[in-house]
Amino acid sequence: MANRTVMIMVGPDGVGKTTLLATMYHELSLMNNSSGFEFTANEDTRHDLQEAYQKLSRIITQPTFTQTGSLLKGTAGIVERQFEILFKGKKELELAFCDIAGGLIRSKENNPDFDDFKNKLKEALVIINVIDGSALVEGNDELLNSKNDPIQVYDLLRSKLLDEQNVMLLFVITKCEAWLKNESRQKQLEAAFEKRYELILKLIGESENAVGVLIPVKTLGCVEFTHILEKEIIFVRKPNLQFKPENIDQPLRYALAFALLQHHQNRNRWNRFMRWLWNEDIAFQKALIEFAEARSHLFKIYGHSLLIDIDIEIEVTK
Ligand SMILES: Nc1nc2c(ncn2[C@@H]2O[C@H](COP(=O)(O)OP(=O)(O)O)[C@@H](O)[C@H]2O)c(=O)[nH]1
Ligand SMILES: [Mg+2]
Repeated sequence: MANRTVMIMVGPDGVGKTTLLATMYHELSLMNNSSGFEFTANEDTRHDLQEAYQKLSRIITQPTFTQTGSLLKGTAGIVERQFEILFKGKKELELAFCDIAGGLIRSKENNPDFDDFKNKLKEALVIINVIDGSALVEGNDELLNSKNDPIQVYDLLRSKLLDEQNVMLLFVITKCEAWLKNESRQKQLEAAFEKRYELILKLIGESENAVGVLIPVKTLGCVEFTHILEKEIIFVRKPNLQFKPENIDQPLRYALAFALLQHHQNRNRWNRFMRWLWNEDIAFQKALIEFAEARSHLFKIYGHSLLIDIDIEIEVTK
């Protein structure tokens, strides 16, 4: 279907995929007031994600923080969260946002869920690899592999990156509150990422159709890494800090700006002509540029960075 865009989150259990989606969804509802675009979730999606967000706010008010395991019960296989993007009240795009059970990325061929997952990956325009930042920086190889499994992620994405379709890869780092405190720690986080994701970054660098963005986020904002005890990573709740997600709108802005641009460029000629006739294109382009301008430029970009340059891309297609 031409007007359906698939986005998919990958990463083992517990990295924070569902938390990310729930906080992003919350941000998204705040974003609606400020652009011509409107994002709506279908009933089930809205219900589940609001429940997840409330649960998160509750967990976080307790004085001692314990990792809860999965935020939403029953993220087995793939859950497709449905959204629609409207522009000036008219539907532009259907968005299927896939949340996966972490175990899935390690399952074997011949598992029907795994086949479904691979098909979704093939179809996806935006892939969000959620990465546990504490294991990334502090973990030894074994812990890194058990929490983030970059090698498995590389194996899964390899054929996708060799494909000729445009694709955006967002590397969203969670649980990295401790490394967002100052510039030198941020550099440390970035260096750890580049070392451990070297293979995949190399592929992105070689591809004409892929762009990667490294986005560290605070989904909780009030919990901080302290140390590693045997194989567990210990976080503490900082009593002086509020539950305050930060940068959470950013992965979504990058993803949506990319999706809307691709969608705009793929309109067929007749559709374009009609839009031109009714002066709809100019308004859309302006809104898209404005929407994209709210992306932060502090993130490191890998690969074909022109793919995210909305101004230039729109100029070319005019
Ligand atoms: N410290 C910290 N904990 C987080 C962050 N994001 C998620 N978590 C915790 O990680 C656990 C697993 O999160 P969940 O979203 O269910 O992971 P999923 O299995 O990848 O969907 C939960 O206890 C979350 O509260 C973060 O940015 N910082
Ligand atoms: Mg989950």
